[in-house]
Order: sequence, then structure tokens, then C-alpha cells
Amino acid sequence: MKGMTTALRTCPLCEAVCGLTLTLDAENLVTTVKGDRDDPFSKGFICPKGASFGKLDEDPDRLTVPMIREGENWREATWDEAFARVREGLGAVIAEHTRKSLAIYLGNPSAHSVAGALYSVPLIRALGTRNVFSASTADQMPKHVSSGLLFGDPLAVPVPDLDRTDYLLMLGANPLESNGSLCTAPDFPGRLKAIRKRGGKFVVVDPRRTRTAGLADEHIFIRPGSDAYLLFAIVHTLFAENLYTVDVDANGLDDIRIASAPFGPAAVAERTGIDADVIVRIARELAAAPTAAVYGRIGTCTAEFGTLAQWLVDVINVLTGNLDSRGGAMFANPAAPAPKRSRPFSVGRWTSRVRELPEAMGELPVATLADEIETPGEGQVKALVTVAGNPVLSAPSGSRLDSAFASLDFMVSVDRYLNETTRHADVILPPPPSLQSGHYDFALLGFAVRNYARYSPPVVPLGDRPSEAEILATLAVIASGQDADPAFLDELIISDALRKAVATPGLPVTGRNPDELRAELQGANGMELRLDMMVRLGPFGEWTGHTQALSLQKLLDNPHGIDLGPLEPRLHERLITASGKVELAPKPLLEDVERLRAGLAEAPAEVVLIGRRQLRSNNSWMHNVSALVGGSNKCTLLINPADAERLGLDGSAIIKSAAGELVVPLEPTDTIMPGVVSLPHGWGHKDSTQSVAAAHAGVNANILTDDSLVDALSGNAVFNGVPVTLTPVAVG
Ligand SMILES: Nc1nc2c(c(=O)[nH]1)N[C@H]1C(S)=C(S)[C@@H](COP(=O)(O)OP(=O)(O)OC[C@H]3O[C@@H](n4cnc5c(=O)[nH]c(N)nc54)[C@H](O)[C@@H]3O)O[C@H]1N2
Ligand SMILES: Nc1nc2c(c(=O)[nH]1)N[C@H]1C(S)=C(S)[C@@H](COP(=O)(O)OP(=O)(O)OC[C@H]3O[C@@H](n4cnc5c(=O)[nH]c(N)nc54)[C@H](O)[C@@H]3O)O[C@H]1N2
Ligand code: SF4
Ligand SMILES: [Mo]
Repeated sequence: MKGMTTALRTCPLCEAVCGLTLTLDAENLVTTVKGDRDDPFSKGFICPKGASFGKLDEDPDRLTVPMIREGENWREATWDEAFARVREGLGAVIAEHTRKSLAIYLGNPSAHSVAGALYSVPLIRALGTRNVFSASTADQMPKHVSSGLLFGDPLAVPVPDLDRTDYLLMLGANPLESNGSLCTAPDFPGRLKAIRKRGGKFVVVDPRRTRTAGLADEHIFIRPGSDAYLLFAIVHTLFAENLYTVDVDANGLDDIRIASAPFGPAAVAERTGIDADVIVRIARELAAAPTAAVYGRIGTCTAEFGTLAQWLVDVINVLTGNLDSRGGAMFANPAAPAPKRSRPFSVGRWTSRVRELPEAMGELPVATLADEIETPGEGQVKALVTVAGNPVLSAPSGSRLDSAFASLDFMVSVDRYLNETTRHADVILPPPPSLQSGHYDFALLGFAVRNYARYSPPVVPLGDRPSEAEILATLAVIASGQDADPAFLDELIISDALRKAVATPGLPVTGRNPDELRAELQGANGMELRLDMMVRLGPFGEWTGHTQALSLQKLLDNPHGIDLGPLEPRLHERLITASGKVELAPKPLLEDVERLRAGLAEAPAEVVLIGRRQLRSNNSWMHNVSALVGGSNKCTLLINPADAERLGLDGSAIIKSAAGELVVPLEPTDTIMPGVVSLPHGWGHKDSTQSVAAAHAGVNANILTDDSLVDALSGNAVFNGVPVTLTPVAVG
């Protein structure tokens, strides 16, 4: 049609990184969204969220200009004015309370954006504070801690080799709704179906018979929070029946055997709700399968023994001979990798001020952010920067954070919306729509089930407003107290990286002149120059002599993306432990086993709460598009009909935890196991200025979750297995 153009984009909305083909009209409004059939990774797959890409970009409630709050009122502001207000606000807090009183919270979309990937670290450094919080400690931090201790690198997260495995044991994940996490795999559903089609087996462990479980050969109900027990019992069985084969260089095999002794299948049966003979059978099947992978995700992370569970997942992958081998659990080889660590990971290098919770990867647990704001004393948080986060709805004890944020001296938020969290800010700086932003999945391609690269340049010019990368770079410059051009930051980072690369022995660029290399770089802005540098230096890069010869230009010449082949064994490249071996039984993990053992004897609560994800939601921020709300996308409490009857509940109920209380509509279903109820998070839009979201408000599940509970090793929030009581709503 006349005036229509086509644009190719990577969908930035979840971890599946699908290619999209968009049609735009003469005003650059999106008229159709389809899956990009020529994308070698996603091959045309698309979900309802991807199909709403245009609606999300064009949402009339999305902020387009900076907002400044004056008391209760908001007004639009120019970028200069907004940044000046930030300079003033942060400056005043630093002058009065020092940098120790600054804090930052980075939310989930910053793991997807170029801005988050490339500019968060400079911003954190510029703030000069240890009060660094992110959604990672409400999510996958246990996996990072486990990988850090096992392999030396917290980012060395093995992913199931989905397309080649003969046996997949999946715990606490529901990729039919989530489309996958820490396992980047477009068309996850199709890849799961293919396992069975090629004669393999797929087993799901979940307190709920999810849509994913519906696709599996076998679904096993498990008591929430007890995955570490099940996994230990599998380890126990592998030893007891002499079914293990370790074919990577590893320390600590005997320690694991000894540690697993108390956790025999019969000993854990009651705690897990799984019969001992089922556990033994699963262990035997894992050992007997030609190739197998164990994959545990959010249900196993946001739990009391989150890090132990993540550890045991990979212990089983090692004991069954499946770590780093085809069809097992393997490491991706991203085309634009993060710089290699020089020292092995350790956890708890410092602790939080109030509760003395451990640092992990330079972050403190979000479960203690409210403590840090509320508790007086030196280092009390007085100013907060939030980037792409909505912790009032996403962090535990959400209502406590809500009032804590109201008490801050200064807050600035980089966000698309005025919402439950950003309403407390003094200044909101909106990122441009996705169509005006470049996109490359720096973080997610490090967990991909196939090596792949794709860059989407902006489709619509930015005009005279900053990109999100420039917003963060400007905040970094302001926070550091300087007055430089933010582009200077990119040049500094590039020259630093090039100088390091030429000084590293054994690289094809070793000994070259960094200025010459800099002159070869191309790109329309600092972000593109950095991408060009990273892919050129990366394993498939032009500067490393690989036949793919990747560069920004090559990415631009291949807008559907570039397939870089199946995963290859590369443990030797990823390992950076002091011993040079896999550390199967690191001390901090072994020490935490005592806590697990003590828990074995504890009587479980009568009813516990878990979460769930919904296909057409994304945490808290996609409820303002009509096509995505309503129907099955509702905020209801799933409850087993037998529980509803026993407790005399009908219609709705009062649900109470140690942290709070809500009234929730009930959705009785036998797909959830007795004694377990499920409420999705991200709802509860009561104070929202987003009209559609406000009309589908729901309730905030994180009023019930309790920030006093954390996974001891990683400080991660506990969302699953929260004890609750249910009572009828009084009539009258
Ligand atoms: N009870 C319970 N709570 C949970 C979970 C659970 O399973 N159960 N899951 C947890 C998990 S895994 C996560 S990751 C967290 C998520 O926690 P958060 O990241 O804090 O929450 P989101 O809802 O993802 O918030 C995203 C924010 O970013 C804004 N945004 C969207 N796109 C962009 C962008 O491109 N740039 C910028 N600057 N802003 C943008 C949105 O408007 C929104 O305000 O929630 C956690 N909370
Ligand atoms: N549509 C949609 N997609 C999303 C998101 C979204 O909000 N909506 N969020 C994105 C984010 S931030 C993330 S981190 C990923 C997460 O992706 P997934 O890890 O796939 O997350 P969920 O779909 O919540 O699946 C978790 C499953 O764990 C189960 N579970 C709960 N407690 C336990 C337990 O103790 N043990 C076991 N074995 N299972 C348990 C739940 O019943 C649920 O089925 O999804 C991403 N994709
Ligand atoms: S699965 Fe994820 S990446 Fe793919 S279209 Fe849907 S939201 Fe986008
Ligand atoms: Mo997440």
C-alpha cells in the first residue's frame, strides 16, 4: 500500500528474542506485526505480546516528555530543565549525607535494553554507592551465585541443549506462558514438542499442572519450596545406585556424596509430596538417557533454598555426564560477550547496613531496600534512582516500599510510565519508544540455546530527544558531579577496552595500536560504536579472524539475524575457578546444607502461596493495552476445589500472610495441588494514571510476600511457599 514501509526488529518484550516484521504507515504507526519467517532463530514465531508491539509503543498513556513533580502535581518539562532538577536533587543529598545515602534500583527491562546493558555499570560507578539493587535479587541471583561458586563466573549459566536433548527435567518454569527464561529460545513450545517427536522424554515438576506440564510426558506435583530436597534425593540415588559418570574435571565429589546422605528418597518424600519410588525412577531415567538436561527456573529460585536448588540442578548435570556436552546443559557463546572476569567469583564481600545481608555481584538484596530507606543512621538511603523498575508491585512487602519511597528526599525514575513506583519520583525521564531505539540482546544471547546475533537499528529517527542510552549516560555524568558531554563516556569506555585488548597476550589484536583499531570502528552513535567494538573483538568477530567476521556492518547487512551454529562444549573457556576445575562442593553451599537439613523436620504450613505468569502479561507493565488484558489474563487466586470447600470459601476470600492481607477473587481448579494457592504478581494498579490498567486493577500479590524471608546465600526474595491463611469474606 502507498506510504507503507516494512521494518525488521527483534522483539524486546521477553527473553525469547523473536524477530518481528512490522508494517508502518506514512506516520510511522505500526499497522501489522508478524513473526519474521527469515529469522534463522525464531523462524516466524510470535506471541500475543509481540503482536502488541505497536500498541505498546503507541500507548497514549506512555510518557513522551520528562515530568517534574511539584507537591502532588505533575508538569511536563524540557530535558534541560529535568536534568537540571536531577543535578540539584542528587547534589543536595550528596552534600548533606554523602554518596553513601544514594541508591539505585534497576528493573527487568534494563536486562533487555542496550541502555541497561551498556550504561548501568557506568551509572552505578558514577553514583559511587554500594546501595545497588535490582530485579535480579527478586529473580535469578541464586543461579548466579551457584554458577559463580561452581565455575568461578556468575554469568556462566548452563542452558539445556533443547534442540538435541533426549530427556528434559524442568522444574519451576512455565515457558508456554513465559516463553522461557535464562534459556533464550524463541518458540520454546515448538522446541519442547520436538523433544517428544524425536522420541525423547520431557518431565515437568511444578505445584501446578501448567500448560507446559500439559505438553509433557509426565507432570509431578511438588510441595512449593522443596525442590532442593527432590534434587538432593536424585543425587543421593545416583550415588546409592552407582549411576554417576563424571566426565568433566571436578573437585568435591566425595563431599557431595556425604552431603546427600540425609536426603534419601524416602526421607524427602513427605516434605516434597513426591513418592520415593518416583524420585528413584527419575534418577534412573536421567542416568540412562543418552543425553539429558535438568533445568530449574523461577519457581526454584525465588524460594527459601533457592541457591541450593540451582546448585543441585548443575550437580545432577555433572553427575549424569551431561554438563558441557551435546544434548546436555551447555554454555552459549555470545557474539558480544561481557569482558572476561579476571578473578573467581565470591559472594558476601560486603553486607547490607541494616540486616547485614550478603552482597552478590555487587548488589544488595531488594528485600532489604525498605530497611535501608527507613532505618536512620549513617548511610540511610535518602535519594533513589530507578531505571525500568516497578518495585512497589514487584518486590516483596510492596506496600512497605510504597511508603518508604514517599519518605525519600529525592527520587528520579527512568520509565515509560507514571506508575505505582514512579509516582514517588521528583523527576521522570521517559525512554523513547522501541521503534526509535537500537536493539541488541547483550545479556540474553549469553543464555541462548543456539549461537546467534541480530541487531535492530532505530526505525524512526530520535529527533531532538535523547535515547535511553543517552539518558543513562547523562545521569552518570550528573551523578559524578561533572559537566562533560555524555558521548565522552563512550570514548572513554572504548579506549579503555581497546587498550586492554591489545595488551592481552594471545589475541589476534595483541600488540596492535588501539588508535588504529578505534579508527576502524563504525557507528551512528556511541552505543553503535561500542557494539561494533564488542562484536569485532568477540569470538565470531572480524578482529579475531573468525570466518563469520562479525562487525556492526555485517549485522546491518543481515537484518534477519545471523545463525552462529549449535552450542559447542566450552567449559574450559568459561571456568575461572582457582583450581581450574569445576568446584562441585564449594564451602558456602555445603554450609547451607545444614539449614536444608533442619528444614526437613519442619511441619509445612497448611496453605502456601505461589506465583504464576500469564501469557499476555509482563510483570507489572503491560496491563494498559486492551488486547492484553481481560479474558484469561485476570488477577485471580487459583485454589484446589477441595481446599475451597474445606475452608468454606466461595467467590472471594480474605488471604492473609505475615506481611499483609488482601481480598481476592477465587478461581477453583484441580490443576493446582491441594494446600497451594497461586496469585500472579504485577497487578494492583489502584493509583495508576494508566486508564486501561486502572480498569483491570487486580491486587498486588507482593503485599503478601514477606521481605523478611530471603534465600540465605544470595539474599534473593522468597515468593514461593509463603504461608497464608484463607477465610471467607464476611457477608453483610
Ligand atoms: N510475587 C512475585 N513477585 C515477583 C516475581 C514473581 O514471580 N512473584 N517475579 C520477579 C521477577 S522474575 C522480576 S524480573 C521482577 C520484575 O521487577 P521490576 O523490573 O521492578 O518490574 P517490572 O514490572 O518488570 O517493571 C518494569 C518497569 O519498567 C518500565 N519499562 C518498560 N520498558 C521500559 C524501557 O524500555 N525503558 C525503561 N526505562 N523503562 C521501561 C515499565 O513501565 C515498568 O515501570 O518482579 C519480581 N517480582
Ligand atoms: N508472559 C509473560 N512472560 C514472562 C514474564 C511475564 O510476567 N509474563 N516475566 C518474565 C520474567 S521477568 C521471567 S523471570 C520469566 C520467568 O519464566 P518462568 O521461570 O518460566 O516463570 P513462570 O511462568 O512464573 O513459571 C514458574 C513456575 O514455577 C512454578 N512453581 C512455583 N513454586 C514452585 C516450587 O516451589 N517448585 C517448583 N518446581 N515449581 C514452582 C509455578 O507454578 C510456575 O508454573 O518469564 C519472563 N516472561
Ligand atoms: S515470545 Fe517474547 S520475544 Fe517472542 S514475540 Fe512474544 S514477547 Fe516477543
Ligand atoms: Mo524476571
